[in-house]
Amino acid sequence: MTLAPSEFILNEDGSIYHLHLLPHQIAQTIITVGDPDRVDTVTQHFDSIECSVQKREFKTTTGVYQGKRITVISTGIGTDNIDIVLNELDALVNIDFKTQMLKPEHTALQIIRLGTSGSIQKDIPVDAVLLSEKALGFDALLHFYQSKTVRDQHLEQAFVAHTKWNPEKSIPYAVSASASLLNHFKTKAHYTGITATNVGFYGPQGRQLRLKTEDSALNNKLETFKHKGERITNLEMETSGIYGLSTLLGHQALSVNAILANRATGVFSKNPANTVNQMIIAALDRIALL
Ligand code: R1P
Repeated sequence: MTLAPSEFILNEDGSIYHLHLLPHQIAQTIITVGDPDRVDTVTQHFDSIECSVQKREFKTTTGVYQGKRITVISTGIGTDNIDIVLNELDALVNIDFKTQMLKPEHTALQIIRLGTSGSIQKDIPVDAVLLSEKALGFDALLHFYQSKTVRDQHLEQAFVAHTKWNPEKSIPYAVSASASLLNHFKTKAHYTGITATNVGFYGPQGRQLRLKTEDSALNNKLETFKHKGERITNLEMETSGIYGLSTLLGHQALSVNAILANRATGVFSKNPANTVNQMIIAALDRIALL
């Protein structure tokens, strides 16, 4: 079945609507970052650059690092942008741009988020690097897709009961990292845990500047939640969407977090740029071996 031009939208040059990319411009190994400026921070380490394209907050550079072809793309902030980035990256490999039909053969991408995050556990210090084994999404993104089969509904129910979750907020959804990517990246130096993804930086992550939050005990409830030996470790704004959509679309995903803040102790990193750069260099060396 041919996809209608209103659903699968291409620009005049044949590129995909928001990312402005053509199928040959992306690698099968993708690094996502939030900040468009962080794309160059990653690709400065590359041996060669093949192409670089920017539209809105979506800056994409493809090149080679130690013989491995890699695409680095900025997503901006939030899972609403992740919906666009994941669906358009998938279209670039799994939809035929000439016939506008789904390709009979599926291509799987490896998607690695190199992001920043805040710890909610006292024992996970600033400047640590944390791999998200699971994500708990407080955004509603995955509820707009048929997603029940890929979610850990026991974890969701335990979390709702523990927090006495207000039903006016969307029900949190629990999704997982790619086990093989997690195993490939994990070292003794890494922290691991459940990452909570939220729809905002201030109230949704328990920050009160001038506005009171709906549940002032939320971060404490996150800190004390335990389920089958797992705990929530950190807060950020993209991982649940990346894990949920990657799983549904048949891609592998892993979220790597540079911990810049510790919300439980009130500490912020003294050298965040260095922490992010060290995370990037270590991750590139593992990605080269994929
Ligand atoms: C908020 O400041 C942003 O930083 C974190 C959050 O997920 C959110 O996108 O990640 P990035 O540094 O990767 O953007």
